[in-house]
Amino acid sequence: MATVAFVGLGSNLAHPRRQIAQALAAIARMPQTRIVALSPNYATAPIACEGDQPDYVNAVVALRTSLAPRSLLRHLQSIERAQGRDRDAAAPRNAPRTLDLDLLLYGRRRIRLPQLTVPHPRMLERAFVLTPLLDIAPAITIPSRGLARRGWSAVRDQRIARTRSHALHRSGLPALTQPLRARPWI
Ligand code: A4P
Ligand code: MG
Repeated sequence: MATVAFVGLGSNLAHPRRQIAQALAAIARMPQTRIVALSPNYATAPIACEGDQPDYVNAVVALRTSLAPRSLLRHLQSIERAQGRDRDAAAPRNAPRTLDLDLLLYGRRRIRLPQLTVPHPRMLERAFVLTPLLDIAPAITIPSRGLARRGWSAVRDQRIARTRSHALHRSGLPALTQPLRARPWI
């Protein structure tokens, strides 16, 4: 059965906007999966990062998928690898990256596996996730946490600015003609 999943995209290396658009095109090619909504791109200040880092470009995409959660994560990780994501064990935590794809939500499921925690445990602490998520799903609730929009005041001091670019412009994908149904994730 198909589920609506939300994926966070982030990049702050090697032409971030291009990375995000390329990732979106790769997500659109994943089996048993279709993109149902995409937020605008945001330029965001690095959060919880050591040292000086360039700003990030972040966005959130909603997918309707029949892939099981672990399979979806494997596909996302293979897209990260294909775009040169370097997981150097010696690199500091939250080092700059060409591409980070986080599985934020998978329907209403709560998942706790060694390699996968859903909802993403830090999603409500971050404007770079919350703002684009609320753009495409303003009434969404997070399992065990409640309405996502209630978390917004806690992140309001984080610097985030909507950019004029949208990943669709560069991805080569057709415009998303179907509007997101009122609450398709239920
Ligand atoms: N993993 C567990 N749960 C998940 C999930 N829901 N989605 C595991 C994706 N992966 C999940 O991830 C480490 C391990 O988490 C994986 O092996 C996977 O099995 P990673 O992507 O290799 O490492 P990471 O990205 O450094 O860690 P993480 O936990 O994803 O970091 P965060 O919390 O996503 O923070 N500031 C701005 N402005 N914009 C950003 O995009 N990103 C981060 C990364 C920090 N600061 C940022 C941004
Ligand atoms: Mg990650």
